[in-house]
Amino acid sequence: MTQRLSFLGTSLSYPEARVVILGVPLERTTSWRGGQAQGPNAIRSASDSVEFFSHHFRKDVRDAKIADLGDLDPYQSIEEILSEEEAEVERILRDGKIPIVLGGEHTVVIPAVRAARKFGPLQVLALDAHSDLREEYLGLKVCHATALRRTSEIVENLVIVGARSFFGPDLEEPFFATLQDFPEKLRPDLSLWLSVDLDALDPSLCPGVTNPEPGGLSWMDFLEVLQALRRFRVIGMDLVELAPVWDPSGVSAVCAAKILIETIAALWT
Ligand SMILES: [Mn+2]
Repeated sequence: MTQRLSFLGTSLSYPEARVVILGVPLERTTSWRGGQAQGPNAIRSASDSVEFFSHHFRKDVRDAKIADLGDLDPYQSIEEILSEEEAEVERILRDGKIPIVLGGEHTVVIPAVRAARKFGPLQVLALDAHSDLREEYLGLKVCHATALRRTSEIVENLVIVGARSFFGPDLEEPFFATLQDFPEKLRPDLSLWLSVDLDALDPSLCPGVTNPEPGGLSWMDFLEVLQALRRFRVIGMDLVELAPVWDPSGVSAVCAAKILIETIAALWT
């Protein structure tokens, strides 16, 4: 009997699942240091060390019926990977399930929200240390540094929390919110896609990212974001930019696994 590496060791099949994990180990437009291609499997591995039960939200995430589809083939062109991801996220949503995309670089948010937008007006809450709002970067329109600019062009409302790294003009953009005021900037009438760039967290908590930035969210801050999101209709999420090679302690991957557990517990269990 062999056991495939999966999130929380799940062996549920797709038809049985309500929450569906899809790995997209995309690492093509990295500007400083890479390592995000190892993200999805590092999260699956680290999930072995955490409990199914969220004591914060008093839920057992096995009740959410999680399936893990594995990873998309990273040995294709970036266009093929992104269009395959879009088709998969669309299929998961059409089947009435919750997609969770594991990056990979933040670029993977773009096809995910493009798929989700096909089902109606949409808003995105992004947790990110960086604004990711460049019009283009190093000649590329679709990359990690433009991910939230492209997202803003697809959805009806974008709100960014945790940003503390700006290139200048982006500071004037209307998308930024604080931990205190972000719920008022979200619209109760719109479905919501949650995009979590791990560098939103403080690097003392989660150093294994490609572009760490001091002064980030604490773990309790993150749980408070989830608590506030329980009032909204959250239809899916991505969790991106884990680069386990930069964290020999492994705590960043555990942190990522725990983010999934708490999010599933708070929103989908
Ligand atoms: Mn980002």
